[in-house]
Amino acid sequence: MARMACHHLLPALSVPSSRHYAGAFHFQSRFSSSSASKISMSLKAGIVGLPNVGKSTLFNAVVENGKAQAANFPFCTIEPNVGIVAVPDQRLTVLSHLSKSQRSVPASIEFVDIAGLVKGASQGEGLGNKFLSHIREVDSILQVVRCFEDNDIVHVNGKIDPRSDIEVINLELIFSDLEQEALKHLCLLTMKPLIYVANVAESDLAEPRNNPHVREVMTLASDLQSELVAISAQVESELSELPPEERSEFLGSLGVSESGLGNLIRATYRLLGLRTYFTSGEKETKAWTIQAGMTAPQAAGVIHSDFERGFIRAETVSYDDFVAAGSLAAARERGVLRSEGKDYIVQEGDVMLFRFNV
Ligand SMILES: Nc1nc2c(ncn2[C@@H]2O[C@H](COP(=O)(O)OP(=O)(O)O)[C@@H](O)[C@H]2O)c(=O)[nH]1
Ligand SMILES: [Mg+2]
Repeated sequence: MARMACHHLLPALSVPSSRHYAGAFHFQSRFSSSSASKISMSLKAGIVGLPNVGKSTLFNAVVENGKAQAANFPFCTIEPNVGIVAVPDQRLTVLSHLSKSQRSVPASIEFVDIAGLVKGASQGEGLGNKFLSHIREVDSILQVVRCFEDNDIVHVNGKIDPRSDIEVINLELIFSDLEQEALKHLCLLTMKPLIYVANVAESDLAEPRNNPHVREVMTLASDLQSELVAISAQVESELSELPPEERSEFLGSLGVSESGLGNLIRATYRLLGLRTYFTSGEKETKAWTIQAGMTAPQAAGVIHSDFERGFIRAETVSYDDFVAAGSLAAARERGVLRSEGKDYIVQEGDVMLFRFNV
């Protein structure tokens, strides 16, 4: 079940419980729809934050890196501010290799760089409510908070102050919702799962906690029961310009083992309660995104609604057991390939083969 996030924005704001139900309804209707192929293709995260905090730098880098990771998959920038990125997952490569698959298809996530959220936007400042049309459509919000000092880059309020920045953004979201509530819409922004993205200098990447601004965001995020991810938009941007073989050395020199994209996506999956399962054969190995708690037929429905309607059973093996056995056939011989029925709750990393009849 989704963790609803009414209280994510301001700790002191008391929220009537009916808003929880409205939010739950919205979330459910989006993710349990039977045309669930939408799930793997339209998971959307919107990047918001004050001007000059690094939103576009992060967006561009993440989309570039995503492209580089999946050369043979149509990841792209759809519009200047919308891009689809492969979900990095080492397991996909391993399974694909074991199954001698012709291709491997990662799960994907769509990022939207949402500009225009400034102090007073809900009252018509800047681009006014222009940001709303984009932000209403996203499943989660990534709020970039500036934690890097750089006198050459103007801060809209003249100084680095994460607490005040976060309050400005969250208040604008709340004001927009108050207006929206009058219109009786169900998808309130304040119910969207929100992750704080602390944009830090590259020297802070290995130990973000050493930066007092990050500690402040951390405290705030935990008060608001949100997640925090520290990232350096600058480093992501530099990474996207390096040839792939030089990237890990560069990351190593900064004291980290992978780019920030993985952390961001994992936090999003955690916050949205999402899981990954795989299908793997000679034709292709593919990662599928489902909601935690989905049954085998519901998970099958993510591939095709016929799979859900005509579901008979699912040959299922855990990722670890598959890898230990080396193939589906070997897993069957070892007795670790289970035949699961319609009540089976799909587990993280399951490798599944659906039997169906329509
Ligand atoms: N020093 C430093 N500069 C950054 C960082 N991230 C972004 N910038 C710079 O800040 C400016 C504004 O960044 P941009 O991504 O356009 O901000 P946006 O308005 O939030 O989209 C640009 O000149 C970036 O190069 C960072 O992590 N460190
Ligand atoms: Mg921008």
